[in-house]
Amino acid sequence: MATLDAIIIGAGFSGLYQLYTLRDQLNLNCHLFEAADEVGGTWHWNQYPGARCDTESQAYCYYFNKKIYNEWNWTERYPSQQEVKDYLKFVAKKLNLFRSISFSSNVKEMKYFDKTNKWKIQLDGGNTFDARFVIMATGCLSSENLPIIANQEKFKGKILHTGKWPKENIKFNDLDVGVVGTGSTGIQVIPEIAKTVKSLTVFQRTPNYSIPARNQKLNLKELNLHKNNFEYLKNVSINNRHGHPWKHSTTPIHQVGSVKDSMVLNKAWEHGGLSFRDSFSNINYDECANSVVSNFIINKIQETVNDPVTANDLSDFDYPFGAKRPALDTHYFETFNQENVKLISIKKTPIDSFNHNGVLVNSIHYPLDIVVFATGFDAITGSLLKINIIGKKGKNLKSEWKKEPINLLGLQIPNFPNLFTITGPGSPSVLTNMPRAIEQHVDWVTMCISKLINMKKNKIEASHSAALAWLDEVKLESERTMFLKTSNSWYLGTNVKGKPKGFIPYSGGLDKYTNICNAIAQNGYKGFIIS
Ligand code: NA7
Repeated sequence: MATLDAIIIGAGFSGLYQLYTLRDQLNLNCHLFEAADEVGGTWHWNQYPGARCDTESQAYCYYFNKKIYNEWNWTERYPSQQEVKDYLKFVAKKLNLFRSISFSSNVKEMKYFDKTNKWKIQLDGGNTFDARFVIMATGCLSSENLPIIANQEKFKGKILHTGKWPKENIKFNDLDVGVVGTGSTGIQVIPEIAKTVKSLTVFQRTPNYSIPARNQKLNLKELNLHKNNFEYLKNVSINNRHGHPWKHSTTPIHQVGSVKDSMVLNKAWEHGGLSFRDSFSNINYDECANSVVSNFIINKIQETVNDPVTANDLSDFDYPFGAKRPALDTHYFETFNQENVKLISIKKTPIDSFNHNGVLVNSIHYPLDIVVFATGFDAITGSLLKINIIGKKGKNLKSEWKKEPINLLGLQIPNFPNLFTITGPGSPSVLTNMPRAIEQHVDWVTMCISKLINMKKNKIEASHSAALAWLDEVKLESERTMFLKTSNSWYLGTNVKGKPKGFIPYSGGLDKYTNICNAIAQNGYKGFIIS
């Protein structure tokens, strides 16, 4: 392969769209490398039972091409993992992208050469490729976090992580299964596994607030409602803080009076989904308002779960609603009323060790055939740091990000010219409906590269001072929210040993962030060095 104009890494939502814009809109010579043997990104690896997106199908898709939008018919309110993968395959085929993708091609190292202004990309196996631009579309939730527990090697059963689920069909029938982790993933996988196992033991370190998803089949009327209002919903989404196709309430809680408050909350609860979080304007910003909602959910859990000790463990929160990623569920709390399901709180006494047929907690042995770790990800920065990335003057990204992930707008990193990160740290990314954030980033990068080429310039790079100022802005925004009302969340990086602690994404909202990005571009890419 000759020297390329651009290399894209990752064939999920970001990479596929970025390949399309650079190859077919800018006519660049591009290639995409993907570690997996299929498209899908995080939706390829997370094929655990019950895996489903908690953004609604008709919004969890590309908006850049109305024809493609109209051609695809989602079958359920929320898309299953398989349906998202099928959708991405459909789009890749429509846009004729497969000819520019190499699968089973894991990028191991990338190095920038100042003299030639080129990046050299090296794959596992040694093949190398040169390109002027590199776009990291490696995903925010693609580097799984597997805890190290003593004597793991002695366990004779199966150990699985939800984020690297095997392709083979895992049978749980009549087995004793343990699940560690009760984040969004645990909350999805637990009710599914509970349907067939002999026994299910859930090891919970921290309980999670969860809202009913109320998933259902979509009918033609519902599909057409979105299709016929596409432009309107697109506009609402890009002006929504989280990139969803609904308007936020402008009414603060307490203003309407407590009877009316609970009527509004009950209605939102019955409707289900993430819009519950937006049913009042101040839930995510005001502690007093938030406590009304937190208590509302605690009551719902206690009403649902029969055993009072289990109900208490599932609702014994030491953080407010929304400080961690709220989950959506299908009968999660109800699952604990099944006779074959038990909850073990490991908050005070963590899992000590494995032995040949189970785990030990507080000197009690739990016999298990399979242990499922739903323990999350080294989020946002993890998949970037898995690659050995060397920028100008031999600077290594790992060392550069040792204290904090210095970046500008989550799009570029000082000392790493012509390298772009899609939904990188410091961008709204995981706080949004991802396809909206991805399309905004890809469009911005495409425009930036196009302008650079038109101006006959060679490179663009974030300035150090602008990047530091952006980190301050990210910090400032997080201080206005509930996100810092917990000391432990993957947003803060505390779930991964050795990771710098600090709020990683930009929490000012996708709408505000988009305006900032556009203003910077219109202002001659202020804060970036173009040469
Ligand atoms: P999360 O949200 O990071 O949840 C991981 C869960 O695993 C959470 O309950 C953790 O408890 C628990 N955990 C992590 N490490 C351990 C150890 N060592 N021992 C016991 N329990 C542990 O990941 P998910 O995959 O559920 O969700 C990630 C995102 O994917 C989600 O928000 C969606 O956007 C999709 P903790 O809270 O840290 O005490």
